[in-house]
Amino acid sequence: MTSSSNSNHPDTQINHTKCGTVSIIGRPNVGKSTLLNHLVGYKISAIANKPQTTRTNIRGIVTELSTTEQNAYQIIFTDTPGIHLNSKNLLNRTLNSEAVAAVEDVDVIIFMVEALKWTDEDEFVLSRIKHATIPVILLINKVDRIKEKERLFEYLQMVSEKRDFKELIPIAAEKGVNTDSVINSLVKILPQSEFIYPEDHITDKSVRFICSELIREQLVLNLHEELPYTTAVEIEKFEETDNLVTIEVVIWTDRKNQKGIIIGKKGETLKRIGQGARHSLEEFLMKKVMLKQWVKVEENWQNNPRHLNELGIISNREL
Ligand SMILES: Nc1nc2c(ncn2[C@@H]2O[C@H](COP(=O)(O)OP(=O)(O)OP(=O)(O)O)[C@@H](O)[C@H]2O)c(=O)[nH]1
Ligand SMILES: [Mg+2]
Repeated sequence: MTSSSNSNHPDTQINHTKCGTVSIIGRPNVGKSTLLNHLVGYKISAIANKPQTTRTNIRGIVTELSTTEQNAYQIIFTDTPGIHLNSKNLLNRTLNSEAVAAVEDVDVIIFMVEALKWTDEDEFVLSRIKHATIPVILLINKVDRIKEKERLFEYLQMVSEKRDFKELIPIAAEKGVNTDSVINSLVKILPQSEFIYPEDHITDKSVRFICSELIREQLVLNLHEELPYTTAVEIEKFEETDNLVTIEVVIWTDRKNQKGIIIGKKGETLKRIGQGARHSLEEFLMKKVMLKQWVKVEENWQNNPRHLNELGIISNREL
């Protein structure tokens, strides 16, 4: 809540407003971005059933104003790239350092795993937060997939011995099962503080950036094998009128033969990507969207710091 709206009810609210930061970390594909989108209520982060979908930290802001039942709160979540054991190129290494940097200076860490699974990468994530002194909540996602529910109890027992977690919460992020418990637990822990963001903000990223992520999501969904990892999206033109948004994008790939695959026979693959992207963009922007796409080749862009910077994946200070 902003201080101006606090002034409506000075006695009841100023001292009770809570606000804090929470980073969501975990290995790739466990459902971090799905949770963020669900909590924020908008699709701002790309989701796909493939590892390393998220490439940069994205804040999602959940604000509740005070009611008779609850005091006002603002939770600033950071969705992070999956922490992984692959350090093949600069892009891979940057994803890990982004995620690890996100656990510095936050109030709470959410560590997400997939129900009934504990992999070497989960162990690696755990090792990254070994010295953290702030509360760590373990979210066990995708419980909807468990057929024999008693296996969840054994699993909870096993993971509870891994470290001193503040709480263990089984959830199904996709359908929003038990995500209310996550919010309730966080609100209890968060410090009393004024809101950091205006109450109607949902992310720290620009509309342009979210749009490029929604287009990239379609690349990840429509391309197979290694191809999604060798592509990137750059918005070259973004023009908005009262009822239309015109977006022109370049899809970067790192080899000539891949350009043909992205375009597909008679342009069919690119058309499918464009249709999916337009649907998500129109839902997010709540306006009609005209989308024009070009595919261009830049060899080895994943190792080019300048290119990673232009795509918003690494910041100037890291160059
Ligand atoms: N069955 C089931 N699937 C889920 C659930 N939550 C997420 N998924 C699926 O898991 C896959 C990965 O989800 P993401 O949210 O992209 O995972 P992520 O952890 O952000 O992945 P990275 O960005 O690669 O680190 C997607 O296909 C989601 O639809 C869930 O509660 N149940
Ligand atoms: Mg993600």
